[in-house]
Amino acid sequence: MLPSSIYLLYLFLLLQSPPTPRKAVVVLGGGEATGTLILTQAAPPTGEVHIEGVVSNLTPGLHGFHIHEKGSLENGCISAGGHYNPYMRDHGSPIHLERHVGDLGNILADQSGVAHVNITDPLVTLVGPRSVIGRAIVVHAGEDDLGGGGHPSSLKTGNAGGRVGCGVIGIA
Ligand SMILES: *[C@@H]1O[C@H](CO)[C@@H](O)[C@H](O)[C@H]1NC(C)=O
Ligand SMILES: [Cu+2]
Ligand SMILES: [Zn+2]
Repeated sequence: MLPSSIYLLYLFLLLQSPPTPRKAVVVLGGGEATGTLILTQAAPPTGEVHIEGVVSNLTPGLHGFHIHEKGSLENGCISAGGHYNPYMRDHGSPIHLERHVGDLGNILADQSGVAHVNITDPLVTLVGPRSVIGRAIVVHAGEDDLGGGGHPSSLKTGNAGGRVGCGVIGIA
């Protein structure tokens, strides 16, 4: 076979093979909130990411839930930096286009302080140059206003208050 036909055969096989699902795990340990979250991307690189798990030790009610830029948590959750924002947008709701990639909205803790997380997001990815692996998930003390609160920090952070939990997104 000519080298070019070998190349074409290789390309053909590459395009035929189904995408390998990608999985990541987060153990929240950098604050008082605890829990484990599993991130799954069934059809990378563009398929949506499913985030599932349980977060405990929260106050009842809504808590901002984001992917922050850095996974180096040497000084606790504050070291995670700002919201992961590779497209330089304003902070917003996960259902809008004007949002940070890291804007995953709120999770709801029940009366015993437990939140069941079940989020499917179209922007987050676990592969390629904008993979969130190595970054951090942060849970906030208060509710994320999704950019609409009219507070000076609404369009930056959703005014969600302090950071009560965080963990690095790692390859599972
Ligand atoms: C998560 O949400 C999806 C879609 O809303 C639903 O079909 C699924 O049953 C939920 N999973 C759990 C464990 O609640
Ligand atoms: Cu945050
Ligand atoms: Zn944000």
